[in-house]
Amino acid sequence: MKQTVLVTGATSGIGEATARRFAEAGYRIIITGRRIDRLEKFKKELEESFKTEVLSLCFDVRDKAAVEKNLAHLPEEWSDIDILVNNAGLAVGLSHIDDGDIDDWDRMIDTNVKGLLYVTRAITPGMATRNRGHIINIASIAGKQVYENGAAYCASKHAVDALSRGMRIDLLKHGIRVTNIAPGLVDTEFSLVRFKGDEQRAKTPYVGLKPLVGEDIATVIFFAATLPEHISLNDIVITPTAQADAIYYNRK
Ligand code: NDP
Ligand code: 8X3
Repeated sequence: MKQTVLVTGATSGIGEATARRFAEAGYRIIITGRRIDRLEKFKKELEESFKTEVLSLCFDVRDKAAVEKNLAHLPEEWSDIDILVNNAGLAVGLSHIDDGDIDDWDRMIDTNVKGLLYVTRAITPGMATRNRGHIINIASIAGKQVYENGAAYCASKHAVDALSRGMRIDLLKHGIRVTNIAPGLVDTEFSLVRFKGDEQRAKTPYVGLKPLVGEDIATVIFFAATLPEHISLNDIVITPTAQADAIYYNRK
């Protein structure tokens, strides 16, 4: 039986590249996101290009009832998830704490922390019963360090980092691997979302250096997921070569 991978936030960026990487290797894929048009188009592309089975599920990870409805009662042939990639997430806004928009903070915490928890709660009982599985959480370099104007986003990603460590302890007895991935600068729609559609501002993080792209992160995720089962890559920080950490960049 081919393995099944669930990738949240597969309508763009890291999630889309990850779903494509697994589909190319013959895995059965469940893709999720809120943009139905993109999901349907992507499902068709994966089915036609890679002749693999794809299930697309359109829901908002912040909606507890929708997560439960879509994931806790999957069709039987899709219910055994081998690999969960908790990728759906975002940054919104960039401002000092005394000037921050509370709605932006709610969106980040509800998506990056609570959404990830809802999805994990729906999928892990099956993994625990089968005593196998791999959870791959997309955290961030912002979950390792804090930078100016980014306190709320960094807090949400520090929470993901903590959740990865906690999951690894709680699921240890079930033989479930938990990999925390902490990327630096990746050129996706992330920046466009952070700057609320301002295309000019969205380009600024990538000026003067070669950023990572979604496919780079997908390569690392696929590597971690396909290691022999007794090997667990627990925590991976990935930056472009032109980035030392969350603060220092080498821009030409
Ligand atoms: P993109 O904006 O390109 O992709 C984000 C994905 O998340 C989209 O598929 C989007 O789908 C989905 N998503 C966002 N909010 C929700 C929601 N409420 N419910 C369901 N799906 C949602 O950004 P990236 O690919 O860069 O981001 C992926 C992850 O990587 C995020 O967790 C991000 O924090 C993290 N990350 C990104 C970095 C970067 O520099 N790009 C660096 C470090 C970490 P849709 O809009 O269709 O719902
Ligand atoms: C995204 C990377 O540096 O913008 O998580 O926080 S950063």
